[in-house]
Amino acid sequence: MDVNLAASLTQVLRLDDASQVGHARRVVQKLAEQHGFAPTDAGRAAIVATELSSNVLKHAEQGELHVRVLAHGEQCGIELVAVDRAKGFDLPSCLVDGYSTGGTQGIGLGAVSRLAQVFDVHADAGGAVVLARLYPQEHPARDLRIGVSHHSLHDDPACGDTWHVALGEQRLSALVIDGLGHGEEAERAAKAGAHAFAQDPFRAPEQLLGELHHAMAGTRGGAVAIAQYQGVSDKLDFIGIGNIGATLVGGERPRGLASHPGIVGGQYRKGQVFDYAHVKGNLLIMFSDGLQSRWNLQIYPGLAHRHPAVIAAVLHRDFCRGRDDVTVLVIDLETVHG
Ligand SMILES: [Mn+2]
Repeated sequence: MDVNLAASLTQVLRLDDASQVGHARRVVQKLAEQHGFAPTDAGRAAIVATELSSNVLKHAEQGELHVRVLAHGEQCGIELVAVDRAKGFDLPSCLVDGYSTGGTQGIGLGAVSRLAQVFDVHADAGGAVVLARLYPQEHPARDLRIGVSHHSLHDDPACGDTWHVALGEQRLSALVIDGLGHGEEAERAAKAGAHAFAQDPFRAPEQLLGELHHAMAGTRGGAVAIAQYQGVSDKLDFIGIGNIGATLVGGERPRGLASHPGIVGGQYRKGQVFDYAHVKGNLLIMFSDGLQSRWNLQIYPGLAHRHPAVIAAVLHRDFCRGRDDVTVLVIDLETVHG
């Protein structure tokens, strides 16, 4: 059965004062309840939000909690990512129960790792990123090694970037769209394309691109990239128009995937499918131009082996331009093989 991951924006909660811990807890609890979490599951999410936020204040004095709904078809999860830029994150200490307490309510990251179905950490000289994903206890979704950092400029409710991932039997189809500019008109363009894509994400890439072009006509248009991976033949097809970056990481050296210039929904001369063989176990990273393209995962020891949601958060933290919407989609192609 195919699983569709629909776009959901990353909500950023700033943490630089103890009062914001309570705010983070309330936001997360409410979000969980709104997405069908039972009271005990929503309470669990709230505790994790409290702990991650308290830990940021204790260890870094300031940072952010990134909150996103994981919309996997009918099932929902909640993703929390604590992001800071402080040096000297001490994971072993943070995992000890009671470390973050200061004699109050804290129970430490050790408890977070037990309360969340997915827990992962990357820490280096640039700071720390701590991931927790929570699913309802009774119907836990299979966690997918797919991560996204998806932000609108200035946290505007409208976002000109969007994305979609469909996962089927031994195959995957991923889309990133950057509607021209930002704001509501850009969002309209991007959503028109994503809607057309979602009708049948496994059509041939040239055909999909044609259908997105048609669906986005009459809007501002935008940049589009589509990647399709076939697990059986271990081959990735890529087609792109405009400025969506895409890189395969995990081979001898990173491979950049080629796009042609133009505007989907406006004008482009040609779309061309490029195929890339022997990519099993690689990371596929697709990103809008709100992210600088000069990043290199190799400068982060061990990061390529962390959960893709951690990788997306680190790249966003360090390479976001801050003047456009930004999307970083990271897919471990191994997830296709179950
Ligand atoms: Mn852009």
